[in-house]
Amino acid sequence: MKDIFDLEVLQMIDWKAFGYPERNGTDSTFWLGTAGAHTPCHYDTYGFNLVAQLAGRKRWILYPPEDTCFLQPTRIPYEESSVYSRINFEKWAEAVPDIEWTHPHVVELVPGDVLFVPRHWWHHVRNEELSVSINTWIELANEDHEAQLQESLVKFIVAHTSRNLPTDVLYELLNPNEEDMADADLDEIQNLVRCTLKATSAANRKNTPEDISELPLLSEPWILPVACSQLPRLDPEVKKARFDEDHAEVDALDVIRAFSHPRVIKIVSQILQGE
Ligand SMILES: O=C(O)CCC(=O)C(=O)O
Repeated sequence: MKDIFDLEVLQMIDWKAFGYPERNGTDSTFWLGTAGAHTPCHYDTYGFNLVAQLAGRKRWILYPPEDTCFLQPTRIPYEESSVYSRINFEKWAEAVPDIEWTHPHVVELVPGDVLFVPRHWWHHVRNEELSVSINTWIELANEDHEAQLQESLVKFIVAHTSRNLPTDVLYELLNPNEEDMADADLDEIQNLVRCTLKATSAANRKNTPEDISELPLLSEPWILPVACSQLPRLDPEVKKARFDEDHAEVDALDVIRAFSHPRVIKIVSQILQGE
């Protein structure tokens, strides 16, 4: 918001009711979209999220972090701090995807609602009609160190590999807002890895995880939990056919996808920390 609105508007945004009086439009993002516009299923690697619906209706499908292995995480297209699902939710159009073993929590936001998205919860978001919302991502200083190290490692792999890729492959590798990764300064990224590694090791030595159950907003009586939806299970034959269809060939992107997979990056970060 800070890039498009002036101070007077930025100061009208106020997250005080949720225990964050110091936050305003400067720390917020503005989302405007027509009916049907959607954000692919992903989770944010840092902190947690508060989303205020200002106009129109928006459907959120949320999945807890325990569902991660069923949602096929990938870093392609690469975008800093977003882990996408390989599952194409648009295949199901308006329906809630029928993905075996998952626990979808579906909620339709209407003006006046504020959604709390806990750390590492997956979300797919679709506008039911012309919609305006504002959100703020709130860092968790202690918890985010590890995520910053892992982000720097993914950036390292993507920046190095993208140097030698033809434009059409690069187009698939990078999210449009990360197009300059192919020309990124490699020394700077190396330094980022060094700094985040140092900070993570120092944070781990202190070992003081934040207790997010103590967040001010979670104790308010007007909180309504979003219940888990029951879904039919996928036919195993259909599931196998879809897997075969998705994994028919291996190309350069598949190799980069494997090297930047969150499970691999986690192991690399542990090895770098001497574990
Ligand atoms: O509203 C949207 O389309 C996406 C919002 C989102 O992904 C987020 O707030 O983390």
